[in-house]
Order: sequence, then structure tokens, then C-alpha cells
Amino acid sequence: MKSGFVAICGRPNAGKSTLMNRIIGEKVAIVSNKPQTTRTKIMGVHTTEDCQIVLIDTPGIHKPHNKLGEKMEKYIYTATQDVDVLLYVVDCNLYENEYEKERTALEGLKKADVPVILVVNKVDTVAKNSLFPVIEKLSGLYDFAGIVPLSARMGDNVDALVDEIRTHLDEGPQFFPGDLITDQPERQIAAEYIREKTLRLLNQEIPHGIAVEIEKMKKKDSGTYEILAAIYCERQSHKAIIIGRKGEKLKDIGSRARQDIERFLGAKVYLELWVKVKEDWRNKEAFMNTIGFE
Ligand SMILES: Nc1nc2c(ncn2[C@@H]2O[C@H](COP(=O)(O)OP(=O)(O)OP(=O)(O)O)[C@@H](O)[C@H]2O)c(=O)[nH]1
Ligand SMILES: [Mg+2]
Repeated sequence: MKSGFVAICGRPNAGKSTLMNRIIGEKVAIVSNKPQTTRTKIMGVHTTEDCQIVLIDTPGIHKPHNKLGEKMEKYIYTATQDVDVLLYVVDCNLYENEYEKERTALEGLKKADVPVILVVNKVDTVAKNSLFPVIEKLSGLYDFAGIVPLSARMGDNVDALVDEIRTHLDEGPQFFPGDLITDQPERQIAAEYIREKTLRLLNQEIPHGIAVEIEKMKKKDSGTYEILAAIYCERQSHKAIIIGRKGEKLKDIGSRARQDIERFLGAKVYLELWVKVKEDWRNKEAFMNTIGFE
């Protein structure tokens, strides 16, 4: 049996969470087209007969602007310690001035001192011949242990990445039971699905100031789950936008989140959402700790 820990790193929006979900075959990390979607480290486990790959999805590497950002930076740092392999994910649609940003981000990962596999993602969005110069330039930024172009969204060439990871793993124990897919409790996944819908249905800066807390989650005898959740935002004016005209926006967020939660739990869900204001919470340590950013 081969086994090992693999951290997934890269700049915001590169497709790290999409890739992890794709490898493990379940949506345990939320995905959106807004940067800084992932805020903590999330484990996803891929187990086959002779191999167990423990993936750790991390927040996108960026300069922190608040205490939440600083916490995210710490999550990236701790996730990259004591792993066997690092995946560095890049969106292949790079502007000239972005290579330098990739180089800087890679420099920060050097301390981990493990093989780094470059994942050139979103190849479904470009023509093959325009990919070669991108790969060539990226390969000059770091002494990568391997380079795999793929599409996390479409699934193209993801098997090749799994094979590449395996070649860098040693013999080892199966760390987790074969049916375990994540370390995220159901409550946390439910909260994240709700936050994902706010990211997708709201614009500009509002979603970045949103936190979701599950206040109650109870399975009734009938098998139905009763979930009560609070959506925190940073301003009274944001609260009005999240609720929307006649409550339409909140309803939309709720019904989409409910569908995802039902699919994940394999059960019917009754979901009730409340919107609350907590000014500047992204700089309030105590509040962040109570909602799970410890
Ligand atoms: N076309 C295409 N889009 C992709 C691919 N992989 C991811 N995306 C999209 O890219 C966006 C960002 O994906 P995420 O998986 O949230 O990216 P991330 O790197 O986890 O982002 P952060 O958590 O913010 O750091 C989403 O809109 C995805 O649907 C891909 O292979 N092809
Ligand atoms: Mg992510």
C-alpha cells in the first residue's frame, strides 16, 4: 500500500477546490468564480485498493487585508507542513504580469521542501498550441517534480495527476477508513453550501464579508433534517441586499443550498435562514473563533 499527504496550493481561483472534489468524487469544498472562496484547510481522501491519497485543500495565496486573511495564511502554512507532496495549481489563462505573482507564491512554498507538482488547470478553455508557451514559462519558475496539464472541471487528465502523485509516495499505512472522504463535519459542509450560494448569487464585496453559522441541526425520527442557520454580514445595507425584495434573494439562496445539502445528506432537509449583522467581523478574533476559525 502506498499512502501520503498532499497539499493543494495556488493563487485564488486557480481551481484547487474543484480539483480536490474531482479527485475524491464528492463536493466537500465549495467552488465559486470569486477569489478567496476557500477559507480554511479541508481534507479530502482518495482511497483505492493499493493507495490512499490524503488531499488538503487550502485558501488561495494572497496578501491578507484583515485578521481573517491572516488566519487563512496560517492555514496555508500549516497545511503545507508535514506533507509528502505539494500540488501547485495554476489557471493556464495567465497574463504576462502574472508569472511574477506565481513565482512569488512559489517562493513562499519552498520552505516545505517536498516535491512540487505543477498542475496547469483549465486546459478546456484554451487551444492546445497556446498551452505550450504557458507551460514552458511556468516550468522556468521552479524546479517542479512533475507537470500535469488538466481540466479539473471536465475531468480531463485528472487520472494522470493521480498517477503522478503516486510515483512520489512511499509505502505506508492506510491512515483513514476506506469510506471516509473528508474531515469536515456535516454541519460545516451545510454551512459552506449556504455560503457558496451567497457567493454565487451576490455581487462584489458582499460575499467576502459573509459567514454562515449553523445554529441548530437536528435529525428527526422521520429522517428529515431541521437546520437553522445564520448568515452574518458586515453592514445593515448588506443585510437588505441579501434578503432582497420581498425576501426573494434569501429564498433563492435557501432553496439552492437546501438542494445541495439534501444531495449530500441523502435526506430531506428543512432549512431556515436568518440574516444578522456583525460589523467588521473579519477583524474580530473572538467572533471568528466561535464560528469555527480557530
Ligand atoms: N473552465 C474551467 N473552469 C474551472 C476549472 N477548474 C475550476 N474552474 C472554475 O474556476 C473557478 C474557481 O474554482 P475554485 O475551485 O473555487 O478555485 P480555488 O482555487 O479553490 O479558489 P479559492 O478557494 O478562492 O482559492 C470556478 O468558477 C470553477 O468552476 C477547469 O478545469 N475549467
Ligand atoms: Mg477553493
